Amino acid sequence: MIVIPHNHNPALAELTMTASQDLQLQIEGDIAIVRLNRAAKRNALSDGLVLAVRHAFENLPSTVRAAVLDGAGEHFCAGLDLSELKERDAGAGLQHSRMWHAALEEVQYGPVPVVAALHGAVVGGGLELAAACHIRVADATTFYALPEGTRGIFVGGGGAVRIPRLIGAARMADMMLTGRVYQAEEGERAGFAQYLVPAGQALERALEIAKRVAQNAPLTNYALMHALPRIAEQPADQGFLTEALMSAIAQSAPEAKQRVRDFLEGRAAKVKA
Ligand code: 1HE
Repeated sequence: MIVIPHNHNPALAELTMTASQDLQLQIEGDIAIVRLNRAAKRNALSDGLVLAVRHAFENLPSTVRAAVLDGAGEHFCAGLDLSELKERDAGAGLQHSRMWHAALEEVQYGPVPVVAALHGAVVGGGLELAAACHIRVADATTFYALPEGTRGIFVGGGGAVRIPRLIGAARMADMMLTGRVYQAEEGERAGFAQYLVPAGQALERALEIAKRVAQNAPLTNYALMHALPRIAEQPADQGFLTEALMSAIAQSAPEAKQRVRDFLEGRAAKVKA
């Protein structure tokens, strides 16, 4: 295990140093495994841990082509560290939420696709973090909840934007209004995860998927991470134009030409049913 180095910003450095034991970065070939490592507190996201997540994704080695995000212990993540939830005025609350946004943007719009390996509790800010990843693999122990509603607060880590895009605003409102918990199978049907695997197999499957993703042309992965979600937000006529621009750029790369040649000359795999 390599523990991430502290940040160059002294204020952030202090927090990330405190949290550096709580986040581990392991590099296996071209895959980075980023692990929330605070099992005693169910990987609750302290401010320092949120900043450490940001730092880790901002500073991935350039050799990394895909990442896996998982959590140590019985649960992926219990959300915001409630012990830090103190009286904040509106301005401080705004800045706190924006700090989460900046960190989770680094996961979503960072350098490489991120596969979340989920198990146990994926709740509150833990679900917000999972929603910032590009692919979610859940094992049979996974459950999803947004206890913010029952704690008298609201989501603040981008969940109001990202979670409705996975499961729809009506389901999210129901979860927050009623405290409803989705178990793994129902959760996969609702759209929380794209893959459902037996208990204890999420990390292994996530790694397999990350290795597969890492083989894509970097420009294709870039287009899927950075262009696709924006195109999906654009009015259709603008989306069509952005798609055409991205498509033209991707197909012009020498690697794309080579891959197409490989198929036409029988060297590349066919699509298998
Ligand atoms: C925590 C936290 C936490 C556990 N902050 N310390 N999130 C929640 O409302 C979820 C709160 N947590 C739980 O419901 C449960 O802990 C779990 C279902 C996740 C796990 O249950 P269990 O029985 O395995 O563990 P536990 O005994 O409840 O917790 C073990 C320890 O972790 C215990 O501390 P200890 O010192 O007594 O051992 C807990 O206090 C601690 N712990 N979860 C702080 N969340 C950007 S805004 C996002 C807003 C939110 O995320 S709100 C939702 C917060």
